[in-house]
Amino acid sequence: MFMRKTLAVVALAVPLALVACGGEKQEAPAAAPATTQTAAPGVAAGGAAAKGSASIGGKISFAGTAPAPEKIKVSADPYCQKEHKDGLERKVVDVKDGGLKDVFVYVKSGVTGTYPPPTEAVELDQTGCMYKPHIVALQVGQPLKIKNDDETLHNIHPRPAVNQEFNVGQARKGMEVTKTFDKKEVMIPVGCDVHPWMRSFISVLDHPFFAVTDEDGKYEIKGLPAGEYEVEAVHEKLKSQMGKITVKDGEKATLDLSYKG
Ligand SMILES: [Cu+2]
Repeated sequence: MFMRKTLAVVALAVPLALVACGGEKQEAPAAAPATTQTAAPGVAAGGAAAKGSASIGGKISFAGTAPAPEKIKVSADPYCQKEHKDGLERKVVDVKDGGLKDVFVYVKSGVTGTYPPPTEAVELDQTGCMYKPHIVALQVGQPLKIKNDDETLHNIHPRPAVNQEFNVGQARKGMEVTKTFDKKEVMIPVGCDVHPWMRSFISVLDHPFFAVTDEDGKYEIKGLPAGEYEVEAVHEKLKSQMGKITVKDGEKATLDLSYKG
């Protein structure tokens, strides 16, 4: 331990000494690789894959009759009751003009290269005794900022299959916590042990090619390199749908998928 410390001090002292002496033009070791490395085609310097110019988009539809919305009583918590005087209504299968909302659509296979996670956080808010958004998606290692916008106690309790489980309480409005996930996993269920109706799903991928359908069932996955891809649409209750598509550079390909009721 003592030896190691001594060595570290010596190592630090060398560059400092060089700076102190002025004139010497020696490159720091960390700066050297970036200038000499030749990137492979389609791969940016530093080993990260370059984003492409193709995109896949379309409509995820639901054929049939959607189940009636669930009625949820929130009277157990006076704060939630105040927010929702007539209780809550939850549409697990949320359909508008045949379009299915809150489907997680992602490229399941065909992606090559590595995509470092963005440094900006994805947010999961607890507001009005509900999670917002309902379907959360981010990359492995990307920060997830979880915050409480309610004047009541919530706890965030994801139950992953391969990632680390956690359970964090947030007693007051304004509380925040930031978490990351280190493995890819699709649709991790998240619940609040105080309010059993609260439900959210977090999906974690090792690339940025994913989207969540809007209220019309529309989605778009942008920035894909040209290639052949397998796309999966995942809904919290319905059986997943798969599609295959080939896209060229600069092209916007359409892939519609349909769920049966
Ligand atoms: Cu809660």
